Amino acid sequence: MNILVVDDNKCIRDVIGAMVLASEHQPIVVDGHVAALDKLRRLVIDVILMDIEMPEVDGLTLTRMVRKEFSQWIPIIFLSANDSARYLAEGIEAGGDDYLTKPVKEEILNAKILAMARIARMKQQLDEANKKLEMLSCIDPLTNVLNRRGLERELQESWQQNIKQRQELSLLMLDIDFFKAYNDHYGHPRGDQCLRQVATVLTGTLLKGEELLARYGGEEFVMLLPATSLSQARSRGRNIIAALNQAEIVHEFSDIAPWVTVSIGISSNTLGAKNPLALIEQADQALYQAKRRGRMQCVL
Ligand code: GH3
Ligand code: MG
Ligand code: MG
Ligand code: MG
Ligand code: MG
Repeated sequence: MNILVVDDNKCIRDVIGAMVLASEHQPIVVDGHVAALDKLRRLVIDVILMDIEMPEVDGLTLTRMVRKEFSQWIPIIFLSANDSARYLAEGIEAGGDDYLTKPVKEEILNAKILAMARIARMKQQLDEANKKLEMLSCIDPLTNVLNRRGLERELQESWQQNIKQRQELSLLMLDIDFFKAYNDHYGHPRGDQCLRQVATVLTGTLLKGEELLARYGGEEFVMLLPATSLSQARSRGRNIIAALNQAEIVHEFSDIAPWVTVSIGISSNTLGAKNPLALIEQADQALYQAKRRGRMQCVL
């Protein structure tokens, strides 16, 4: 483990550094806040051993600085010659985790380092598990594309980005035609399979890295197209209809074609939508028109 030792007193630095080394950890020894912050920015530090009384910036202030700058928790153990309860309390309040009085015994120091590192590892595992869960919570398990929550998150971001860069942002709302009939005749499991196939075809029509597809609801998908004009979006919609015609996912009970088709509503931030929600609403209204006009078509 990399142990950062911060102390303005060279003798103490040397003694503590030697103890850390004897415990088979790597001491990184510095004399104050400038060097400490520099090491923290450039190296992976597992535990910080922090002096309290130092000129310029003391250990309590440096602890607050560390907690403010680094989001990852690094255990901080204070090492102070002063064994006052007030120092200890202030140290913990400043964001420290433990407090040892100098001179310190090597066994105790090493045991404290191990205990802190163990908690840090658990916290890291928890953070990673949380991150994974958060990612999973944005994915639709049936089709593996983003779900509605994922879409809303991404849309919020794209909206800000496109406003900032004064770019057009287009959105397609797609709904499978006569899908109830598909389910009724082929059964739900094949309906699920069909949704997967449609998602695959739609994903295949994505062009740029920032474009995305989401399953918005049952048999409804949303495609988000940043930096795409309305007329470009319309031609993308037509390409999607063509791609599904080519895929020929058999649907003998559709009134419009012997395979699965979609209707598409298109909206864009240039059409006056004031926020991401309005963008979705406009696409939804356009989709309704596409259905009314006979399905398997795009409407702006
Ligand atoms: P329209 O052309 O007007 O869109 O007609 P439709 O039949 O597609 O529309 P409707 O809203 O009446 O039916 C949608 C169907 O989608 C009904 C529902 O059973 C089915 N569905 C929704 N979610 C799923 C799913 O996860 N799996 C399967 N297999 N079917 C689903
Ligand atoms: Mg000191
Ligand atoms: Mg629907
Ligand atoms: Mg419907
Ligand atoms: Mg439908």
